Amino acid sequence: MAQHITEVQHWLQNAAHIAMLTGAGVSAESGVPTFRDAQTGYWARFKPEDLATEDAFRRDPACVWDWYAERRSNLQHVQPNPGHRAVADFQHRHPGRLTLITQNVDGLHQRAGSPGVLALHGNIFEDQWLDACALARRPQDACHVGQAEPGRPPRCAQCGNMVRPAVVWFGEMLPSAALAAAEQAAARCQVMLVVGTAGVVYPAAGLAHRARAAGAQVVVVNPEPTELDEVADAVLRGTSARLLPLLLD
Ligand code: BV8
Repeated sequence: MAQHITEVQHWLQNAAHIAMLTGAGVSAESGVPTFRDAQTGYWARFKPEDLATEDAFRRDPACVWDWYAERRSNLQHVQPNPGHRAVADFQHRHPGRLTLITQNVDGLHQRAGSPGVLALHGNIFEDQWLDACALARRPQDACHVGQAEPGRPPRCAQCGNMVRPAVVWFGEMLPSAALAAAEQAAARCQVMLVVGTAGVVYPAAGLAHRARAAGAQVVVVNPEPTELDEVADAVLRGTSARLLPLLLD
């Protein structure tokens, strides 16, 4: 693989524009469970459609709210890892050359100092209304929202509207501005790094296909096989915390 690493380093040094798509794997070495990890992954205990959907929240708000509360609590105790920091440091050394697109909602890229993160699936630490509230555009603008309690999503005291996490659930549209910027980055990059993602969830995973179709070299960084290996010009079998500092010098 050393030859592959040297080759990819060369591609990156010659790339005017780099796009990077990250998934849960880049936070694994910070101690954040991935979705598909058979032992500890979130999906090991639940299925995506059972929790990360609006229907699931309307059907059982307590269960879904508690799942996000647990994840938010776990994230209080973790730090960005060398992979997150390598990306942020590269972005600061080479302003505008690397566009970071993430599927993660954990905020660790932002905490590592990455600028302009395109967070396709939102941010787990932010809230939004489940339905529009006549009194305030966002829960944080409302002075009349009850406290979050285990098993009880906060509600507007006036209209009873429930608060939900400001993440993109399955079946929901992605934020149009972030997705458009991500698609533009994929179309204009010379190299796309696809790091720490199984490449299963769309339209995020489609960005690798888009980059490839536009003539970019696609590089997958992952210790395991992924759905995107087949569109990759190079597959680096390793972890992001070890490989990203080598690639983004
Ligand atoms: C939508 C937020 C329009 C919530 C998440 C085609 C086109 C469009 C849509 C679809 C389509 N086909 C199917 C769909 C529907 C669906 C979808 O993709 N379903 C999948 C399951 C087939 N997509 C949607 O619903 C999207 N919306 O398209 O709207 C629309 C509307 C209606 C009908 C049709 C279209 C919305 C998707 C967003 C869902 N929200 N997150 C929350 O977090 O709770 S998804 C969530 O799961 C994550 O954000 C992430 O995207 C995904 C998990 O994937 P990964 O990040 O890859 O993580 P995973 O655990 O799977 O893998 C970890 C990887 O890391 C592994 O490969 C592992 O080997 C690796 N790894 C482990 N350790 C390390 C490592 N790598 C490096 N270093 C390590 N140390």
